[in-house]
Amino acid sequence: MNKEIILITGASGQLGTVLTEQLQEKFGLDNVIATDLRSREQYSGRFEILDVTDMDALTAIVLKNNVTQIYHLAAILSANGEKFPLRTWDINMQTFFNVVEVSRLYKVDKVFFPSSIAVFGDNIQRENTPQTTNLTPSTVYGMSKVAGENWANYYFDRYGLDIRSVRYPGVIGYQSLPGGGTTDYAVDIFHKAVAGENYESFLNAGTTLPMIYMEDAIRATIELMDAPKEAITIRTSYNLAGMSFNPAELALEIKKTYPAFEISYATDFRQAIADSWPMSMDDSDARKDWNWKPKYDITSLTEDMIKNLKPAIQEIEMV
Ligand code: AKB
Repeated sequence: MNKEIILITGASGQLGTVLTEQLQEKFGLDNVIATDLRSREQYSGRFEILDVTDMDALTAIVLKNNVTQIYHLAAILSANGEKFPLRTWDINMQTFFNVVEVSRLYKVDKVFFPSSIAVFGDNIQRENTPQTTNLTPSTVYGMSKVAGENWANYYFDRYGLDIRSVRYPGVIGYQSLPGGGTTDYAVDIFHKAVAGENYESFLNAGTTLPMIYMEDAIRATIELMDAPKEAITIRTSYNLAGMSFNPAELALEIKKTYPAFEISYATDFRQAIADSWPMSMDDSDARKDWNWKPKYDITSLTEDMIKNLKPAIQEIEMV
């Protein structure tokens, strides 16, 4: 078997931070090249500053290191993307095209492209949203993900590029902070609760969305990439589910540990985005094709978030 050399774009982001560490463990510290526009604090392993819109810079890294797999995480998310729609489209699509083109031209073996629940919009069944349904997203981020899914399918059909994808729900983890998404409240709320503060939610009490714990999200990514090529029947992107809950339900879970914790509501433009998304997802294709099964529910997620965030906050308080 050839040695795998992994390149990660957007490695300093919420998912990238944790995925980089997991891939370093799996493939070895020297075989993983993390890249981003900004560097990470306390970084261990190989890191290069890379603007993925720069095709020459991306090509140079791929060729110099004989990269065999790319995890392309760099993107502008749903809420931030609405501030600069055309720029978001340009950046999300240009980085995508650079990654698939460099992979096609220089024979990268496998590519991972994250899609999102943001691909859904009008005229969908909101509960247990099926794999195949109307895709009319309400955000530019969602539009770029639908386009990416279709281009991924095209690159597989036309060029045989082994590109794989999941539609991530909102990802919740203690290790890193999300940047500019609509599901960010579900991470922010824990930081407030553990610091002994209340939380003002930008989504209303009953906004139920699909969510996934970081550990499950990373495991899904690695299991999908490890699956035999023949098992992958969906080359756009797989629906992926962890759990579903709304801000009021999450606050109730947090109150089990912090009874004085209170949530209040002041919605903004992100409410309309969330309202256009599914409440829960049918991920039966992922379960069937590569044995996907989430481990965490709202109770175990809450316990783990608090257990891990508490020492970090206490450390900050002592400094
Ligand atoms: C966002 O809220 O934009 C992301 C996502 C669901 O893709 N977390």
